Formats: sequence, structure tokens, C-alpha cells
Amino acid sequence: MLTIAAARPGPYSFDLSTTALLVIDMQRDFLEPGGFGESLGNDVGQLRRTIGPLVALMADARAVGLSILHTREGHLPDLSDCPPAKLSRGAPSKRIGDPGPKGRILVRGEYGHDIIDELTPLPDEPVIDKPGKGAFHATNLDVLLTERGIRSLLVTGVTTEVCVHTTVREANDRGYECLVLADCVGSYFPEFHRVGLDMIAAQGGIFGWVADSAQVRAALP
Ligand code: C5J
Repeated sequence: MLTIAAARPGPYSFDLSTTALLVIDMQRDFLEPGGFGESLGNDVGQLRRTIGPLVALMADARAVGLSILHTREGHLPDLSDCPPAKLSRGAPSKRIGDPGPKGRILVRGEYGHDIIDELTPLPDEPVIDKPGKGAFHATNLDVLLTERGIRSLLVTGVTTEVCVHTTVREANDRGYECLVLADCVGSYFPEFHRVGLDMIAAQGGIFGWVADSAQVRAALP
């Protein structure tokens, strides 16, 4: 059993054999200069600061044989898996499926939809395509985790208050324990990031725990 003593709201203990690293939506369109996220006026630097810590964490996780699973938010080219309520949102000229700077926005198979080069998954690491904000909605993530005997998740990725938060809430309701790594999650809005993390650890850890990746890396064998 490994313990992160400095986690919020208190120590987080986990067993390597029942823990997985979940990397949420580290996609070009959210993170890269010139991508969809930046074209909406967002500062991608707020998300890009997660890349360095994640590269280091993934290397250490691979070295100790920790399971790593990646997700991508996006839709089928015919958008049949995109509910009208989601499709009709956003700036009218830049909606899901429209042409964007790196291909059709949030459409599977497009360049911008894929994971950034720095974090390319290894061939044996599952990549879960999800149509929603939460990684459990309409995916086989629960099955993949159950098959691997996973009960605890180290949660990373973007964005803190949207897909990370939704996934942590879904995981919590399914009985998984979540440690969210503050330096490996990011938001275009620093205030949402800060409050999003506070919300997870509030009330004795109502959805999970929060720590930094350096604390996890120091605890790994
Ligand atoms: C994610 C979003 N991944 N903000 N998507 O958080 O729309």
C-alpha cells in the first residue's frame, strides 16, 4: 500500500495493482496553439502547463507497470452520437462537426481530435472515445477497469471543471476512489480550476482527494 500523506483533505492510500492512471482528453484541439480551444479566445497556456508533469508521471507509471487509460471527447462523423442539446450549443459558426483549424471540431478521426504528440498512448494503453463530458457515459470504461481489478484512479487531464469533474463524480458514484492531481489537470479559467479542486476535497473529500504528481511520483517504488 502506498500513501500520499499530504493529499487533501487527508492521506490517500492506494495499491498499485488496483490503481490506474486516467488521462482525460489531452487532445490537440483543446491544448495546441492554433486549435479549436484557442480559436474561441482561450489561453491554451493554462492547459499546456499540465504537459510536463504528465510526461514525467506517465514515464514513472509505465516503469512500475501502472495501468494507463486515455480518453478523447468526440463524435462519429455523422454526429449520430451527439445529442441535439449538445450540438446546438456554442458559437453558431464553431459548433461540433463544423470545419475547425485542425479538422472538423470534436469529430473522431480528425487531426485536432487526437491526443497531443507528447502524450501519445502506447499500443497496449486503451483509448476510450467518449461522446459526453464524463468518461463513463456511453463508454466501456467501467468494464475495462473492472476487468483489470481497478478500484482507485489517479485522475489527470482537461478541463478541471468540465470533463475531469464530471468523470470524478461518475467514478465516485460507481465506487471508485479518485485522487485528482492538481498540476496534471487544467482549465482555461484559473478560478474554475482552483474552485473545482476545492470542491472535490471539500466536506471530507466529497468526491475524492487532491494532491500533486510529485507526491505520487515520490511514493512510487
Ligand atoms: C473537456 C470541454 N474535455 N471542456 N471538454 O473538458 O468541453
